[in-house]
Amino acid sequence: MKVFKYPERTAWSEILKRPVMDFDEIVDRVVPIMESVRTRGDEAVKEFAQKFDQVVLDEFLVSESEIEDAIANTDEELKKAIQVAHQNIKTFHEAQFEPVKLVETMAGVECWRKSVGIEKVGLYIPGGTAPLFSTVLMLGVPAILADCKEVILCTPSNKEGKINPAILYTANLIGLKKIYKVGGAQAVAAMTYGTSSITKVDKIFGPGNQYVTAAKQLAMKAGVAIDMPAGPSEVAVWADETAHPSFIAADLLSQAEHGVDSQVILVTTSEELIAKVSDEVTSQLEQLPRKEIAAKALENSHIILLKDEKEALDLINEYAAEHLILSLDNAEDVAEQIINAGSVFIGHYTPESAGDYASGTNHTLPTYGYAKSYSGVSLDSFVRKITFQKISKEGLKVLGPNVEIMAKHEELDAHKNAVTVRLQTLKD
Ligand code: HSO
Ligand code: ZN
Repeated sequence: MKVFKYPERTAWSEILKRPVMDFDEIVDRVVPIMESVRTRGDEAVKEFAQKFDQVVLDEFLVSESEIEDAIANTDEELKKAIQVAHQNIKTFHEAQFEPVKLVETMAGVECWRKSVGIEKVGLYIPGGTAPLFSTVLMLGVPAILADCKEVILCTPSNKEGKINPAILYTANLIGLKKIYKVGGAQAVAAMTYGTSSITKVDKIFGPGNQYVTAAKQLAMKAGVAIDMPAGPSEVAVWADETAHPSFIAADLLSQAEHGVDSQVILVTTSEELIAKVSDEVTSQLEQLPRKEIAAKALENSHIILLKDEKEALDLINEYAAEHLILSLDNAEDVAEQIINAGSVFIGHYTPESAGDYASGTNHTLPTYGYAKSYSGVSLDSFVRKITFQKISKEGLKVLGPNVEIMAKHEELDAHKNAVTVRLQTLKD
């Protein structure tokens, strides 16, 4: 990790730059995949599965017996842990329901807003070296709570046509019925355009490699919504002299092991902490099975020493981390002043891993500085909020003349008439 000691404010934006993402070349490779799936449907999906994943599939839909096998092959201890996580994630997301509030803005003018689940949603779960069954919970639980009519899940199988049992166990636990063995850009293409076996959806959720990310960008051009723009995962830890160096090192490495392009940042006002954390990072890294990945990620990562709390707060808000850990004595007070972050972890005993898996909050969060303008996935991501209004005759008598005047001044006479013709019938 590169150490910056007391950098000038003018240097911050350069230090805080994320690794560059250049998608153009990948988008060029994904365009023909999208096109083939659009025009040739399932046949094209099968060909790409064979070409990219070396798997020959007759059927994409996971069968009942495959689910049963997966249940039998999932560790009992893991099942219990997933059940605890499920309960917490459900409880937290359930609390996001808002009651419908009828507002009478004027006598006889009633307005309200209602959340309605997006009809068809597609969840993408990556396979490969890190099959993220936790993401099945993070996307599936709010989708089901939001009452989306159709929730489908696509995830790649291995060469033998098998899906990681924990993914299937989790999907089945939360009540997902349609699980398809399709991965990569072709999965996103199938959910975008629909094929004879895979439903076309209205919104696509989930992480993935660069091909999946590029395909999601193309899906948007085809009129399908996506959860949020994707970038490499990241954590910022802000720590003071009360922090435990071993905790901080573990937190930094937990994010670094996600991918070579992950970024981790330590911000501190304590110079002594830097050497202690660096030593801990070195020794803990050695023990990690994914140490090569984590070590590469650490090359894009920084330790930043600042002169006081005010500077640290400004820099943290400027960075807008996906995950922000406050390992500070006064973490709760500081948390109140955070204005840009995906999710905040308060105090020495709140590791990011808790939120990644099981505390209840969602782990699908805005990366790459998008925390300045986007929220993480929540119940809201799976609904549209439709507004309604109902005006009585008496209400229109009072409100109508105001609308007529405004419409006249915008020179939109038809708008004005829509009120006038009604008011004329109410004259007595
Ligand atoms: N930290 C990841 C989520 C995750 N971690 C899944 C472990 N499994 C991105 O927020
Ligand atoms: Zn994680």
